[in-house]
Amino acid sequence: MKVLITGVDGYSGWPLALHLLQRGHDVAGLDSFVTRRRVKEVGSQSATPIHPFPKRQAAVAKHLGKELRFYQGDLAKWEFVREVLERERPDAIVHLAEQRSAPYSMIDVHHAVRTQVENITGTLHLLYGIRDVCPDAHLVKMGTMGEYGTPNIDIAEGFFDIEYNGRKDRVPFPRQAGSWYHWSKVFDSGDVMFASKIWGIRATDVMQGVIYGIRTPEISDDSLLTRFDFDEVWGTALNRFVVEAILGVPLTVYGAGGQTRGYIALEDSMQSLRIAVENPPKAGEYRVFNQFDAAYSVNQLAETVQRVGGEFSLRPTIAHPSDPRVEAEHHYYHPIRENLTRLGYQRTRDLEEVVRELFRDLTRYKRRLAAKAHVLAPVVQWRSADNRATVDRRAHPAHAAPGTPPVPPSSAPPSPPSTSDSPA
Ligand code: USQ
Repeated sequence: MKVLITGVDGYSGWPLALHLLQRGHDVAGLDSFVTRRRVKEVGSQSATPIHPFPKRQAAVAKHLGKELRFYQGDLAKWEFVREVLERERPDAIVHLAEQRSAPYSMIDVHHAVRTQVENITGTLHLLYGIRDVCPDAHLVKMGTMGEYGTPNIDIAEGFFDIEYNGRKDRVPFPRQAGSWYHWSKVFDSGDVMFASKIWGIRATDVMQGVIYGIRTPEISDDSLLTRFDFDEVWGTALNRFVVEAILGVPLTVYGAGGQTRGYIALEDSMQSLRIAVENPPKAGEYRVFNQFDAAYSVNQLAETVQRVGGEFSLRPTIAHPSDPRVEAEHHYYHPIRENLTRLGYQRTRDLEEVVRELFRDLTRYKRRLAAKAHVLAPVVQWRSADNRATVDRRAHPAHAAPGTPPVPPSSAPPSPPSTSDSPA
């Protein structure tokens, strides 16, 4: 199949390109490199050095013997979207090019607006582009399990049957998102569902759990590694805990640590997206996949990292800073997931095994991690409308005005940035 991946330079986009190429698909990607710039904006970098895109393409040619076509540009530009779709005329579009960080969206009004305007605009442009240029194409849209929040009932897979005042209907499961970012995904879901209804677009809305891990089988050489973010704004729970353990910083379990989410290993997330691509819905069908493997509380993740860290002669400790987010710290959590299993999805990665792999891989990049240890601790407070000054001060500590509070404590030894540093 001919597949276009938006956000191909990112954490998921890159390994997905490798996976689909290896499966024999014809793959093109686009990206604006905005994540590279925004990770720098908050003073961080990918744990793994990420080379300029032409070098990444050359690595694909060398190690996989495949061509990965690439378009640099922004989905905010309608002409760009149209032109790429006209040139590619893909059978499937996997849309991963959205601002993906909840803390980034909570920094201040500008970051909130940027997140929602960019995410919703990009999706609308793709929907109009599909309608005009390639109406048969299947849109696989990356959403999030976070759209549902943490209701005190089971979470249906997209739709559920309800009886109210004596009448019955099948309706979308209620959304109770927990950040401006997560709400942008809710609005996207509504737009994709509506476009499917009015124009007959075939669409899969992927309610993705938190992804963890760094490796997929196609990553056979360091030049094929994907980016790996660990700072407060761009990193996610389990990935961050492994980095904190390596640096000897207490694992940052926010609040009581009973916050429970669906998680999935990077490799299995790629498997899921590939299954979605290879099994398109009918024209006009809008379907939802709850894409995760198992639910864990943040405490369970931290305890796993602590246990596995011991195998690497580390003694990780767990801290409970007060939760910077507004979220339930103990709650019921039981989402249903059946659609992917029905199409043949099988879990291949075990949590502990991936954590072990993370320790092995990331220890090699300890100097790059240590150089950014000051951006680990949480400073973006959901209740505050303006976290900008704190985030900026931390990103550029040398420019801090006299009397500004010190950067959050870290027991990591100071270390110069690695000389093999890269733009990402
Ligand atoms: N958390 C901690 N300590 C940390 C980081 C996070 O306790 O150092 C907690 C958070 O408070 C939250 C949970 O871990 O309760 C998950 O947070 P996260 O930062 O790992 O993930 P989240 O903000 O939910 O967002 C991530 C991705 C996003 C994706 C989402 C899937 O950044 O793109 O949509 O996971 S889901 O969580 O299902 O919404």
